Parts: sequence; C-alpha cells; structure tokens
Amino acid sequence: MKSYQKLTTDSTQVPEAGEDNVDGRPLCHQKLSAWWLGGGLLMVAALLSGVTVWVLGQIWWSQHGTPPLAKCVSIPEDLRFDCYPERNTVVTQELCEARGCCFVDSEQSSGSTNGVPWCFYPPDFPSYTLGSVNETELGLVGFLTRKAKAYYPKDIEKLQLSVEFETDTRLHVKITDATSPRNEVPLEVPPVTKKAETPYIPLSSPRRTVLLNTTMAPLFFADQFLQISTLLPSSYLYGLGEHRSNFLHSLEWNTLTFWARDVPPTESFNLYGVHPFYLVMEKTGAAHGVFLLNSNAMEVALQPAPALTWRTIGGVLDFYIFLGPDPNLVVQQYQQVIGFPAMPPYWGLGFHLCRWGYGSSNETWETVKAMRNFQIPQDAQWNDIDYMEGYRDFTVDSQKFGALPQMVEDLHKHGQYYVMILDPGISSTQPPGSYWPYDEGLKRGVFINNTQGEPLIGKVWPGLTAYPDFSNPDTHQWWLENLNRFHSIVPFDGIWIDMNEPSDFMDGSSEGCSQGKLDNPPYGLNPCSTRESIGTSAHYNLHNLYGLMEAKATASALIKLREKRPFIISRSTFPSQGKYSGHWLGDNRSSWKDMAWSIPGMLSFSLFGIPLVGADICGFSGSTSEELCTRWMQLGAFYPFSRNHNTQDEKAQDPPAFSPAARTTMKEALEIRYSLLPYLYSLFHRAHLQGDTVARPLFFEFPKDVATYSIDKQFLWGRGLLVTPVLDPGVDWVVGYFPRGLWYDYYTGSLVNSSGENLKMAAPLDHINLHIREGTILPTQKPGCCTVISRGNPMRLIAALSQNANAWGDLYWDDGESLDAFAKGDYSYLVFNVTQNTFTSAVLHSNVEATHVTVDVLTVYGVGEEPKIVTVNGKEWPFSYLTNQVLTVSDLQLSLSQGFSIQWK
Ligand code: MIG
Repeated sequence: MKSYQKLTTDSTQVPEAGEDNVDGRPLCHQKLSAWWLGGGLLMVAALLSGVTVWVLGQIWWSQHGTPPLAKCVSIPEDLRFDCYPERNTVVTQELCEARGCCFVDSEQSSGSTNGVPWCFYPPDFPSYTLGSVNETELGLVGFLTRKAKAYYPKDIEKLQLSVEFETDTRLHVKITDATSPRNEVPLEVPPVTKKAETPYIPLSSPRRTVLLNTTMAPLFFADQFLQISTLLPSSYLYGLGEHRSNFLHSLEWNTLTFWARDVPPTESFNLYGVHPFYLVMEKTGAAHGVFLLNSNAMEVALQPAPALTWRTIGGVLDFYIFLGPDPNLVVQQYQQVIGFPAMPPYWGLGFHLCRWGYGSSNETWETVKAMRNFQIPQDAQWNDIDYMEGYRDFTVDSQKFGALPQMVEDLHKHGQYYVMILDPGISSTQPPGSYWPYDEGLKRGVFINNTQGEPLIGKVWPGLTAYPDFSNPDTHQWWLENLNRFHSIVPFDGIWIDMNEPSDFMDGSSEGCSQGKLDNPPYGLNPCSTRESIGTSAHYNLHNLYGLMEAKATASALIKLREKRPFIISRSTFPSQGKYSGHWLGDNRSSWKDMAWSIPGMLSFSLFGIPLVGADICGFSGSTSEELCTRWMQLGAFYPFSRNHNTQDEKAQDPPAFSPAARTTMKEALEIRYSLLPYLYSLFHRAHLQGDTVARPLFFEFPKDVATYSIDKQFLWGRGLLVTPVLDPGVDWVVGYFPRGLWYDYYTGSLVNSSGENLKMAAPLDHINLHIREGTILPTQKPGCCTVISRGNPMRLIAALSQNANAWGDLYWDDGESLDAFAKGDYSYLVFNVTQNTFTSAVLHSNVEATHVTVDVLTVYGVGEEPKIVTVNGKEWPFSYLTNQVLTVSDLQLSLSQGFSIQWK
C-alpha cells in the first residue's frame, strides 16, 4: 500500500547523520522536502546539524466499519489512541463500533486497569488527504480534504495547511478552515525577519530525531472538536500549565485540561491559567518545544508511547515548533513569539507582605511598623478585599480603613510601596447614582453581555456583579478612569488582580447556563466549562484570555497614572502575560507538601515566560507552624516574586508573629535575598531582553545530565546559584543533587567537588543551603530595610573560580523604575571577569546618573594558593586569605561606573 512520492523537485535529500554543511550550520531550510507517507496525516521530522526536513504523509482511509479484531489487538497498548475520550460516558462496544473504532477491553485482555483506552482508532481510520501543495517563500501551503464524514457535527471538509520555517529554529504549522474564518487568538506575533534570530549552536553529535509524528492517529477538525496526536521522542515532557504536578509530567495516561478556573491547586485539576506549551528533552541533551496558539477550552492527553494528543473545542490548530536545540533557546524562541516579559520595578523584587483579614488600616499599619521595628526587610505592604466597602472595587471602607491614605503616605515616606487587590466583578446592585463604576460602565456598555444582549450577571464577593469586557478598548478607558479616581484617594503603587478566570460563584450566571451550542458543546471538556462559562459567544473563545486582557488594561492604566514601570500580579494568565504581569500560584495550603509543590509551579512559569512568580509563603489556607513558616520563608526568599500571604481567620504568619529565633531566621533569609538583588535584577534584565529564565531548572544548565531531568526540589537562580531548601519537617539536614563540577558554599566559600552526585548537607533550622557554581561572579549589595536603601549600599563581588581559575558575571543597573530605561539607554552594564589571577570590571555601557554605587569588597572563592601580594588598579592593597581558599580584599571604595582590576600573585 505504501507509495512514497516526492512532492517538490527542488528539494534536498534527507541527509545521513553528520552530513553537515562545511560551517556546521543547517543547510538552507527553504529547500524543503515532502513525501507521502502511509498511515497518517502529518509528520514533521527535524534533523539539525544536517538538514531540517519536514515530511507530509497521506492518510489511507478505508470504509467506515468495524475493524477486524485481530488488527485491533495487534496494536500495542501504549499506542492505543482514545477514540472515545468523552467523560462521564461508559463506552460500550456498540458506541465504540458506531465510530468505526476498535473495542478491546484491556482489563480482560491484559489485566491492566491503568487507563489504556478500550475504544481506540484502528490504523486506517478515515481522516484527511493532502492535495495540491504550493511552495511559499518560507515553506508551503496545501489543502487537506476529508472524504468520509467524521462523527462530530459540522465536520469541516476542506482545510488549509501551511508549514513554514519562519526562522532557522522555528517552524510554524497552521491548519485552518479553507473556506471560512474561525476564531484566532489576537496575539501580536512579531513579523518574521528572514535573518536568523538566534545563534546556531552546533551540536557535538548530530541530531536525528523525529520531533513530531502525527501519523499514528487521525486528525479531526469539526466546528467544536479538533484533535491531533503525535508521538514524542522521549518521555521528558515539561510545561502544559496551569496544573499542579511534578515538573516532569507523568505520561501514564494522564489527561490535562486547559480552562481557566478558580479552584485551590489540586492535582489533575485545571487551574487559574492556560499555557498550551510544552518542552521536551530528547535524551541526547537536545530540546524542542511546541506551542498551540488556541484559546478555547482544550485538553492534552498523555500516554506512555510516549505520545500526546491535543483536543480543543474551537479555533484553529496553530502550532509553533521551536527547535532549540538547547532548552534555554527553546524558551527564548517561544518568547520571541509570545513576547518577552516586562522589566519589573526594582522594588517589586523586594519582600511583600499581605494577608486576607487585616481588620483595619491600623492593623495593617501596625504590621508594617512591627516589621520596621525588627528591621526585617520589606518593600511592599498589601491589602486584600478587606479594605473595600462591601467588597466593591474602587471603594474604601471608611470605618475600618479610614487611615488607609495616611498609611500609604507613611509607606512612601519610608521608601516603601502599597499594592491592593482588585477583582473584575463590578457590583450591580447599588442604587443608581451611588456607584460610579457600575453606572458609568452601563452607560458606556463595557460589560459582557448575555445572549439577550443584557449585561450578564454573576456573583462574586460583592454579591451580584457584572463583568467588564476587557476585549473592548472602551473598557480600558473606563478601567483607567476608575483607577485614576481611586488613585487620587489612595495613591497605590501596584495592583493585584484576583478572580480573573473570571470566577463566578454561580452556575454560568444568575440565569444558569444557556441552551446554546456554546454552553453545550458536543465534546463537553469538563463540567467546569459550562459551570463557569459566561454565556456569550465571545466568552467561549475569550474565557482563557480574560486574565491576560485585564492585565493588559491594568498595566496600561498604571503606566498612565504613575509614569513608571507597572507592578501587577495576576491569578489568571495566558501566553504573553509576562509582558504585563507576574503571577502567584494561588490558594495553596499551609502544608509541607504544598511548599514542595511551589517549586515545580514556579519552574513551569519560568517556561511560560512569566519569570515574576512565587507562591504564598507559609501557605494560604490552613494554619502554618513556626517550623514550616521558617522553612518556607527561607525558600520563599528565593521565589522571584516573594510574598507572604494568608487567608482570613487564620492566625498571623508575618515574621513578627513568631518567636525571636524564628523571626531572626526569617530576617536573615530576607537579608540574603536583599544582598542578592543586584544579581536577581540582572537576571530579570536578561529575561526581559531575550527570554532567559530567572528561577531555572537544573537541566537547563546541565542538559546532558539525565539525572537533572526530574529534579524539582532544587532550582537555580540564573546559571550560577543553586538553592537547596529543606522541604520536610523535623530534619536538620537535606539531600541535594550537585551536577558534576565545583560548587562553593555561598556563606563560607567551602568547596564541593561533585562527580554528579547526591550529597547530604547540614541544614539546621536557621540555614538554607546555597551554592555558587564554579565560574560565576555574583554582584551582591549590603542589605537594608528596603530596596531604596539597599540599592545605594556598597557592593561585594563574589567570584567563584572554575577548575581553570576563571569566572564571569555581569550587572545590569538602572534607576529601578523608569519606563523603557534599557531602550532609552538609561542604564549601566558591567561585565566582570577573572582570568590569570586578575579580576576585572569592564563598563560596557555607562549612565553615570544611575550609578553612585561603590564596590567595597571582593571575595574570591577557590584561590588555590595564598597570594603574596594583591594590587588594586596597580596599587598594593591589604588582603586576607583563609585556608579554605578564600581571598578577601576589603575597603575598596571603587566606583562602579569606572572599570577596575584587582590582581593577586
Ligand atoms: O474567593 O480576596 O486567591 O489570595 O486572599 C477568594 C480573597 C478570593 C482568592 C485569592 C486569595 C485572596 C482571596 N481571593
């Protein structure tokens, strides 16, 4: 049956492994080859370090009918693709065979109860046929036609397929209805430049891996059911949020739903945000990524083949495939499509304190004062919905929070900041004329309508509410005016946007769910998709974008109000959210397990291009313990976004609420964070500039070390700082993995020379293990009460030498709050280096205004022999040397804005 037919004449043969072009770059991608293949629809094969080739396959289709049992049973269990994924339906042989699928009760045949589908596609299940292919500038376009009807209503017969190499490392595969337009996500993907955007990194060994092979199961493209399956080259799969799971996903018949939902993080539930992006490590150390740009309710079914099935109930199949080959590059390439994250204000990286249930502005203020009193670093104080009158946005409870404006003024006087919560739901029950946000919103028509064209009413904290339609530009203006009016009373600095899935305490709306096709899709992904659907046609498509659109409106309003970098933390998120906000991981519990879950959660958001992320430190619901909260403050000091937050009616868990010992430990953890802020800030600059991760999985730095692939109890800051928190009660030790190489204890400089092994370390309750990777230079700064102080303090540079006695580091510095400081050139950029016993600081870009800072101390870890003499800019200088190979040169008072060199002999 198989007939291979070459479609284009001007094409390169599939090369043999290692058949490189002379300079090691891939041969021209524009020369694409296409073959017909038996058995499936579309196969994309990427062969880097040779030619990147994609291959198209034609589906062989037979008559609808019951496939012969022998053929069915011969399909290995892992390769059975579910033909009856409908939930809440017990699939019978009749139902299954009515779809033309194989029915094998695998529990009876093999005794396994592990989720192997009983109803699955036979190999020759009817699907689409590819015809008439035309070359385009970057690839080709063709049509897919279906001859036999599929079993979902409004099956689309003719599809357009386009496959384009947009850059050397990015493939764009898009399947749309060939005749009528369908919902597409309004994401502004930057136009393709024909030049390569990312450096090509030659691999030491040729990469001949099939990244996607969609020939194993049929393609579906009906109005409300789209499905495509692919084999994966390995089981090392990451991403696919927002879900609570290990960082490394389980492929044991694991189905993940994507539908923004207000629910405390629970394993296997769809959570607040939607990120249809995955990254795969291909065993060889190479990585690739896939992004499905689609905003409809969807699910991803994972199975141990290993294979993955995308199912969505609307829109189009719009895939971006990122070829890496390094995991860092995959994530950068993804962000080239969705946008790079915003540069946060410097103070946003300080410590934030919040709780639900501060009874008053005075109680909130007292907490701030207690923090100051104990000299515990704090940059921002927050308020939850308590501050509002009847939980209505843009109001202040004048009884309990009457002193709020004064408190905010006091914060500002101390160089601190104020952030308060806003929910999207706008109370609709106030007497006309008494609540401007609703009255004015009605007048301007900014609310989401129900199918009758009236504002749809749901219920959230204030009672019955209407929901602003943030897809409407008028709504942005109305939102800005509300914020403006409120800002003139309470001059807030940042905004916390909660409940923006959007959450609704009612089923659908005050009128329940509509009977329309959008509230009753033929493939109901999940009861939640109807329960929380807001009824209008647009919402079916826009629901998952709600948090993104609200963040966009809020960021632009904050910029107008303050003319400084906006600080926004959002609960619901979607790809490109990082351009507007950070994220916290929602309503966790005060438990040891929940603390551990925060690491994979945080690392996943690193992959999603939202580096400003953290979990509620010490836990939201339930009651924390002093030990848990101490350990959590230590870990949380290393969340890129560091906030302690608590639910109402639980006892206080801010640092001053604990014993002197615990409080001191918490303070010390925060002081380490504050010391490291220049490093953290520089990492955020790299995230903003090119999509580097901030909190980084170990395998990003050690992609050849398979032992790192499942690590989610440790993480790195950038490339050079390893964090190994204690995640268990009652222990004073911790086991951590150290990839091969030298690692230095952050505090003492003591050396760990690892062959790539697990090491047990002391971890008393007042200590969090931190290690500096060989070859790293960390810029640190004396901590202070808040960043306004610490930013001016003298610096200490810590150089951790590699085996070859080299080290590298950099520093990005600006005023910490101006808009577009980097784009305008208002910054300084320094590169630090150690070679041949000489430390140099080179100023590559200097804005003198931004740097009054001095360097006071240089510490070098791993100086093998005691130097006889140290010179600073050629002048002899006193120094100290410890037997654990630590050289310290103090009292330097060097200006950061001038280059310098320090030599030891
Ligand atoms: O229905 O504003 O996740 O952080 O404290 C709960 C009250 C609404 C949910 C947020 C949580 C916040 C809480 N909010």
